Order: sequence, then structure tokens, then C-alpha cells
Amino acid sequence: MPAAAAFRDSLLRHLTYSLGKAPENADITDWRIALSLAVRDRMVDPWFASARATQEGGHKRVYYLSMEFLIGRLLEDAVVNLGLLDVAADTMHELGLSLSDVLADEPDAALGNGGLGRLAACFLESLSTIGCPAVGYGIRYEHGLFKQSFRDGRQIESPEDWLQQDHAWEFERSGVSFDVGFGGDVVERGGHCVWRPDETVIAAAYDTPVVGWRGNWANTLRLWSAKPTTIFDLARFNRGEYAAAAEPETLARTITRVLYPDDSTDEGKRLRLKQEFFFTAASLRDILRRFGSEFDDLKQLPKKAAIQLNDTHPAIAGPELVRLLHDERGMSLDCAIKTAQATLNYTNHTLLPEALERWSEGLMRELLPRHMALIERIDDAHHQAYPSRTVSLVENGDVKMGELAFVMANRVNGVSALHTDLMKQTVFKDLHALHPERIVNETNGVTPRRWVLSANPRLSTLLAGRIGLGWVDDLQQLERIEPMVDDKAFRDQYAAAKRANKAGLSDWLRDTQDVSVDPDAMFDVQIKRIHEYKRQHLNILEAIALWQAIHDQPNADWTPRVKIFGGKAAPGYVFAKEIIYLINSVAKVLNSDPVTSKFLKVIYPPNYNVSLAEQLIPATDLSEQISTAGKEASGTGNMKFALNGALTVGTLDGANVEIRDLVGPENFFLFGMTAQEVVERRMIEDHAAQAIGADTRLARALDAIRSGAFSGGDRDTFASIVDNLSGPDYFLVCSDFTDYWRAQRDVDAAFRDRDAWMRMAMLNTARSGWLSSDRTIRGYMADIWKADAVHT
Ligand code: F58
Repeated sequence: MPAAAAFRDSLLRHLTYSLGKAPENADITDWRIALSLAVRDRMVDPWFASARATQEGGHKRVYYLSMEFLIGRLLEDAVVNLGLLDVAADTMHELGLSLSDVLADEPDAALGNGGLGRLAACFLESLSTIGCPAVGYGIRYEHGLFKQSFRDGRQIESPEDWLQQDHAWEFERSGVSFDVGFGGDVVERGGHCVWRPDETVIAAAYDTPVVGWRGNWANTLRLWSAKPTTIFDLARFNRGEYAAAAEPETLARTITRVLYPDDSTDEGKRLRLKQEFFFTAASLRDILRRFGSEFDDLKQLPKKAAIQLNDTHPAIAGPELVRLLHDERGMSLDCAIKTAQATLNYTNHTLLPEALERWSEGLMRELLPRHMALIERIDDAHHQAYPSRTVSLVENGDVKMGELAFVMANRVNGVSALHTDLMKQTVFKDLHALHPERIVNETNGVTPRRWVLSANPRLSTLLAGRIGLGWVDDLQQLERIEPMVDDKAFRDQYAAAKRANKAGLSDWLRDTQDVSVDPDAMFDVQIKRIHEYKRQHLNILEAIALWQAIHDQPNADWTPRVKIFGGKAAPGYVFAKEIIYLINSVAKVLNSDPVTSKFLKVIYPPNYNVSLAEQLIPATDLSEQISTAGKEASGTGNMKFALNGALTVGTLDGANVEIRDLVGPENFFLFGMTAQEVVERRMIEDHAAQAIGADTRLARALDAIRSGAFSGGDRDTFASIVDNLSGPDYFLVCSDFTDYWRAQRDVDAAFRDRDAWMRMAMLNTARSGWLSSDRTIRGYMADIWKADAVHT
């Protein structure tokens, strides 16, 4: 049977026999699930072949432990990587459907908050593309990141429900499960410590194959779901106590119910720590089981397994691995600690003190008594080996998880050059002095399959016409288009692709957000979590100042701009929610202003997610990367924009520094203080007042907010923001405002010369090949994991 006919046959068989649907009764979701199953079938053989090759060759495996995998939609990724795009499109067309509609029907799997979770998803895909044997371990949250909507401009959260529909990608592994305990006590038996938990839940495995580019290799994403050890209490049920009878089940399932439960209460904290231990413990047991099925000598574990801890969320892996090796398998404590240290590695993603995890010793001792005792033993051993008064794992009654992860790791890495340097100088200064070899840098990257090939088909087609498809898994090949930037015809084609992407986004904004924008205006985009250090309020302040300037001179030659925001605020982060409210309130006034709205609009589509990012990024002219220098560990959105030909207005923060070096300072709009200047500026007590006093535009913009211009005349509505900015202004919005305004006017001027702008945009694409997550993963393989690619 020809390939297309075989595919169509497989799709129809799944619709009929897996879903039990007749074609005439099938809706788009039925078709989408049937298509997913037909595609999934094509992954299974490479998946098995990859596992076999790894096992038969006795190869080292990488285990990526992450609380979050922000994978988004999976069908397009799979179709593209398996080379099925044309076949799938033709098949759907024959059936009277459009493939793009079917792809858009898939809910986003939002099993992550932001950059950290999305990085894990890009890494999985790159590991498979490269052919590095790997398993991603995480949690199968029943409800991913909350859905965001706006009511009168304010953020409203509602539960996300991705598992409401059948999830076509996973295989439930009823044969793979582990008991995970909490609480209880520790007793000594025959010279060994035995932990006797008083609560036990089952960790049940669900596997999703992750196939790489060209479908040669597939790794596994194994997510754990919590189940009760007893289904329900039959005696209580029979007494009519129905709710009480279901209690064990409810309690167990609570562990994997939601991503990032609010941890502002003690109960919330307990649940979060339980989630962390739950998935870490199950993953380690699984890793040791697999190792034990292939090899005998546990001391060889570091040769056959590299475990990467994605931030400190799985940092309990240190003591748990020691417990498994020492208490349960009889290795000496010293050897168990050394073996664990040689196997584990830790990635840090933040320097913000409030984001560094600490768990109270009391809670630790209550939930994980044996682990708390082992943490003290590890601390003692470290003190003995490296006498130092400055480093200890427990401080003021808290276990410092960053320090624990560091001490138990072979390598510790930052995620951009600047971030890694700052790690050495600040949070891990003392540990770095004791272990100068341990900290390494692995600058983040993004997968070009999703973020260029799929998200930007127009650009991809253009590139393919000029340099073929080699760039898809060798992104440095984008350099080959650099000589073509002087070819006017090519520049026009590049500009036409961008223009078409912008027209598509304009249509979408008209249809879904009820706002009309001119696709020839500059599309200026800031999409990321809402956080003070990311300074969305600096961006909206500039919009207010611009609005005022246009009013002053309505007939001047303004460069039309559409400012687009996207992002969620953590439900308990009050200030971030005020920023959202301010942006929406400013948007309302500006967009209905008859004088200025033809030059300036502000749009904030709700519920920013991976799929919306895929739509916005290819249509962007200007990428806003404006965090206070020293605060953004890396950023990865900044990389997606540069690859897709958006110019950056940004500070010297995170990977912006490397992006600017790559694309050239003349193709990047730099502004603001350096990390060092930020530290010095904070020493000036009235830095904000000074900045406001020196810039009438800034003073006027703040006055407009204060006087109620965006709150129907009410002066209190945004008092918290204005008071903060004119008072402590920890993130130095005011001190950076003047230079930001200057940079934005440079942007305006540059955008007026479209041809010159397009040249700069093309150079951003041509010179950003290094930002591929394939390069990042190769770095981890060489510097941290000492793992090789395997070829099937
Ligand atoms: C992000 N961290 C960094 N944390 O902010 C960003 O600079 C970096 O590019 C990215 O990691 C990847 O390295 C981040 O996304 C979280 O989402 C936390 C997860 C746990 C709860 C609090 C937020």
C-alpha cells in the first residue's frame, strides 16, 4: 500500500476501533485523537529501537528530573519530526478537514510555570534529536498552570483541565509503580537505620515517547501520578460514610492534583514538599531498578547514569539516593555519599533570594525524618572534608536546598554566562571557593524544530529555498544566509514573510480581541511571567509617556506601534496583579483615544501559553527584554525572538549579553545600567526621586497614573505602584527610564527605514544559530554528563 494510503487507513482504523466512532459522527476532537494515535504508532518502533540500542550497548543514560515540563501541544511536533507533515495534511484534506484546525484543537499541556519548564521540554526534544539516551522524570499533574482571564482588567484564575479529553500520547504503565512514604519514624535494625513511614502512596508511571528530528531516536518522558494504596474503605462505605470512605484516595491524589499549589500557607508548603519528594523518590527507585537489571556493582552508577536536577525542586534526591544506597543496599555511608555526588548534578535558574528554596527543619523532620538526619550527616561530612565556618546546610532552622544540591552535585551550572559569574560571586561564593571546579556554565537554548520550523513556516520555507533544511538540526548553518542580506530580492522575501505573519496576527487580534491593528505598524512584544524584576511596568510607563508626547504634538511624524503584552501573575503575587490591572487600564484609555490610537495601541490577550507564543513570536518586530540587570538568569524567549528576526530592546542581563555579542551591538538596542551599576545605584537612598526629578517625561507619566487618568479619576487605584516606583523602587524602573525612552526613540527611527530594519532582522536570524538547545545539550553531555550520542 502506498505510504499515504497506509496512513489514511491507520487513521480510520483508530477512529473506528480505538475511539469507537464512525466517520460520519466524528467531530474535530475525535479526528485529532485518531490522528494522534496514528502518529504515535509511528513513534513506537524508533522508541523500542532506541531503548534496545542503549541497553545492548551498555550506554550511559541521562535522567532529567524536573517538577515541570511545559510541553504545550505535541501533535505538530510529532508530525514534523516524523516527516509526516505532507501526508497528514493531504489526508485531513481528503477527509474534508484542515490539518491546522486539527492541530489547533489540541489543548496545551501546561505542566510548567514558565522558562524553567519550557527549557525542560526543549531539552527533551534536543536529547532525542541528538540521540542521547535519556529519560525525563516529572509529575503528571491533573491540572496544569491555571487559566487566566480578565474581568474588568483584573486577572481571574480558573483551573486548567487538559486531561478532560483523552490524552493520546501517553502509555499507562500499570506494571511500573513504587510505594512512596511520608512521616513516621526511624528505627535501628541489625546496625541499619530503617525508615517506617506512617503514610504511603503509590507512584504510578505514565510514559510519553519524545521523538527527535527525522524520527531516528525517541526518549521517554515518564510522569508519575499518585494513587492510594487502598482504593477505599469498604467498611465505612457500607456504613453509609461515603465521603469518609473515599478519603484515602482523595488524600493520595491530592499530591499530583495541581501544578505549584499556593505555598503561602503551612498546608500548601507541606503539599509542595510532598510533591517534590514523591516524584524524586519514585524516579530514583526507577533509576536504580533499571541499573540493577543491567549491572551489578552500584559503585559503577556514576558511569552509567547522570542525574540532572532541574533547580532545587528535586534536591531531596541527594539524601534519598544516599538512603537508598546506604540504608537499603548496605553501601557504607561514605561511599554512598560519594556515589550520589558523582551521579547528581544541579542547575540553578535564579539568584533572587526569595526564590531560593528553604524548607523548615521541623517540616522536614516531620515528613522525612530519615532524610533530615542524613542531611545532618552530609553537612558534617562536608564540614570535615572542607573546614569552613561559612557554609552549612541548615541555617536559622531552615534547610537551604541550593546548598544541599550544590554539596551533593558533581557539577553545578548556571544558564547564561553572566548568571554563572554572578552565582560564583554571590549566592554560591563560599561554596565556589571550596569547590572551584564545580560551577560550570551552560547557556540555555531553544529547539529550532518548534520555534522556527513549525512556528514560522514562511521563514522556514524561505530558508529552505536558499540553504536547504540542514539548519534544522545544525542551526549554525543559518550563517549561510548572512551573505544574502545584501541581496535586495531576498530581503524583500524576508520582509514579505514577516509582513504575512503580522497580517495573520492582526486577523487573529481582530477576531479574538476585538481590536484592529495595522500590520505595517511596529509590533512590540513583551511575553513572559509578570514579575517586578521583568519590569512590565517600565514598558507601560513608556507607553504612557509616549501617549502624552503624541498628544503634545499630534501632527508629528510618529512611528506607529502596537504594544502587545502576554503573561500570567502567580495567584498570590499582589503587586504583579496590580501591574496587569494597570496595563489593561492604560490599554482601555489609549486604544479609544481618537488622537493617539492610530500611532499607539496596547493589547493584552489573556491566557498566554506556549501556543500563543508560537503565534506571536514570528509576527514580532521588537522583543522587550528589559529586566533589571543581574536578575534574569538567562531568558529563552529572547532567543526565540532573535531567531525569528525580531530586534531586541534590552538590558545587559541574562543571555541578552550573549545574544548581543552574537548579532552585533549595531543590531541590538541596548539601554540601562549594568549589573554592577545596579548594585551601586541602590546605595543612593533617593535614587527614584532623583531619577524622577531629572526627567519630566517620567514625572508626568507617573502623575497621570497618580491623578487617576487610567482609573476614572480615582487617585488610590494604582497607589501601590506609584508609591513603590517613587519610593523604594527596588528594581530601578525610574533610574532606567530615561535611557529606555532614548533607546525606544532610536528604535522608532530605525523602524522608519524598513529596508535597513529588515537587514538587521535578517542578521539576527543569520547569527543566532548558537542559540539552539542542541548546542546546549551537547554542552551538558561533554561538560557535565560525560554521555555520548548513540546511533541506531
Ligand atoms: C527561569 N526560571 C528564569 N522559574 O527566570 C529564566 O531566566 C531562565 O531562562 C529559565 O528559568 C530557564 O533557565 C523559572 O522559570 C520558575 O518558573 C519557578 C518554578 C517553581 C516555582 C516558581 C517559579
